Amino acid sequence: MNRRQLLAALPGAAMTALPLVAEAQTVERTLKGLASAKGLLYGAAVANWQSDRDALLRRTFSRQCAAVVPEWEMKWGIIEGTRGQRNYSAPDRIVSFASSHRLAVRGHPAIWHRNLPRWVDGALKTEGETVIVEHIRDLLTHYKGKITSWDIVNEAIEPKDGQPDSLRNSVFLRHLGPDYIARCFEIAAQADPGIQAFYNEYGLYHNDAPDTARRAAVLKLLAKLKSQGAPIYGLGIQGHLTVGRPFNPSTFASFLREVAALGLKIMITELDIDDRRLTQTISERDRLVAEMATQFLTVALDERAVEGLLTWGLSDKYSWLNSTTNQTRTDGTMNRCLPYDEKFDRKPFWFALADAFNRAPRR
Ligand code: 9MR
Repeated sequence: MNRRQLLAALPGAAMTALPLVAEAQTVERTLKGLASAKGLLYGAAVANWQSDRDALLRRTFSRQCAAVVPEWEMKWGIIEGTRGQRNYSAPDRIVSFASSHRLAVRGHPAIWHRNLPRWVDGALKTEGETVIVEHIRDLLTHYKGKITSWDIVNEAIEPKDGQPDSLRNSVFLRHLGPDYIARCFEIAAQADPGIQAFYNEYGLYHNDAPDTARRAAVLKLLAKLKSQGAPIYGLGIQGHLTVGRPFNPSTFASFLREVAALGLKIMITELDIDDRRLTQTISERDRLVAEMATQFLTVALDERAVEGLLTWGLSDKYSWLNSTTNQTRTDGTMNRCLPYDEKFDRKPFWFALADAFNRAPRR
């Protein structure tokens, strides 16, 4: 038995990355620490309205996270509500929050069919590609040297829309045609050749018909982008899972392998675990959320192409699944979808994350 195997067999197995057991007991276990011990990145999403009002949230970010992604502020409609009048003050505040807490920033999203300025549809129709060239170029230039990891295109696949190659029937597809996705990556690389450009997508994990169709379509899209020579770095897998929907480890593992075989890296970009279908006690719900986290993370982190993971928030208190306009549970309790509860106490999901980082192979 070597030292690592010996340490792994001890009750304090979580500390295998540290040199001595005695020393390990004095060091706080943090998600960013456990992740980085394996060469992985851990971070979370935040919005200004949350960090502005909550010191506990800020403290948890600075202790637990190595990265942050804006949940809202970097969307096109927020930046350029009026054409030509770009206002980066809201996303700039996320970047300064990041620098005061020593966090890397992920850019999200350059091109997405939601939260678009009203004028975009008409402008795309009359002017075509120039409209996305201006937006991507300005956005990436503004953050040059500050943001290197970007979701360049978000959620461009929707099999239900019935379009060729399962492309989403968005304003981009309608006005620019199917090659707009490859063009977005080219425009981004011209604006800032130093970035890691991701295609980001949801609905890729469950073993049911909608996710199976989306996995196939995303693989086809990625293979096409690679064959066209598009400068894409990786796939962002959002990870909005739901307890009760089927998950098959080998199906998901082979999907990750196929993505990696295309020469792409992978980031889990928006992990949360929706418990709206569960009617059990809170502690049983928390156990089931953690169980699904463990199943998902075991497969995800085992794939060496996966470079990191961000949760879509830290505390249930601020999750989009508990917002006033998106009440996902009908029994008056909060959706227990994130690693921390509303008081910032760690939940079983937190420990599932910690243990998964701990078990992950080193990059
Ligand atoms: O969590 C975000 C929510 O607060 C916003 O209202 C919404 C629309 O901008 O976007 C949510 O985040 C989405 C992300 O940007 C893309 N993937 C799905 C996320 C959840 O809807």
